[in-house]
Amino acid sequence: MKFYFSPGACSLGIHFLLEEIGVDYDGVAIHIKNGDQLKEDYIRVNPKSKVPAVLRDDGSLLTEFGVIAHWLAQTYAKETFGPESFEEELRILETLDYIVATMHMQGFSRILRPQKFTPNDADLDWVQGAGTDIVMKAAGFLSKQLGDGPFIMGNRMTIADAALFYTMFWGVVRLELDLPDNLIAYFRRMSDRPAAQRAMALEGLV
Ligand SMILES: N[C@@H](CCC(=O)N[C@@H](CS)C(=O)NCC(=O)O)C(=O)O
Repeated sequence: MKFYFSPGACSLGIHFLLEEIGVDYDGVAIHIKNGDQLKEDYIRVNPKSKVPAVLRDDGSLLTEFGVIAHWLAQTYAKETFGPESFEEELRILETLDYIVATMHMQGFSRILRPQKFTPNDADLDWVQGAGTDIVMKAAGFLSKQLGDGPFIMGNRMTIADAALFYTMFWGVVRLELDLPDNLIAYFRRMSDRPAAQRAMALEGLV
């Protein structure tokens, strides 16, 4: 399979998962800062102009973080990543979707790309503040859910951890937000994992 990512973008979570699972893949860097996602070559692969995307060996493309993560775990690592029941699957997807759709797309997007949310430069600080509020509210819920546990769903790593890993990379490393202690400790633990180290090294982040 071919895996399309941009260094330090949300695709880092999928990169981490691929390395954690240990499946073969060809990584292709699409540099968002250079606008590669809008160039003809990538639009031919993924007309949505977003990463992550995975071109599977049968020639079909998968997009959307949660869908790619779910497909990878179910196809290559069902034993490790579960879920063991339909209810558990729902709870994992509920957590993953909250992290991606709310904390990332509503919160971090406003902090990192405020200009996408207003045409007025005078509003940029306000937009970033609104984004920070969303991130911190989400972090409060996630901190409570994590508690003293090693992973966001408890004792076992799930695809929701792939999402929490990249968002905490932004929160802890890129933005140095005043996040709850257990989320910061979680990020440090996760980033010490060999798979995380490999993913970050492949993206030039360490
Ligand atoms: N809904 C998509 C969102 C992916 C997304 O927003 N990716 C960002 C990087 S974190 C991107 O490709 N941005 C490029 C752009 O907006 O031009 C998903 O879940 O995968």
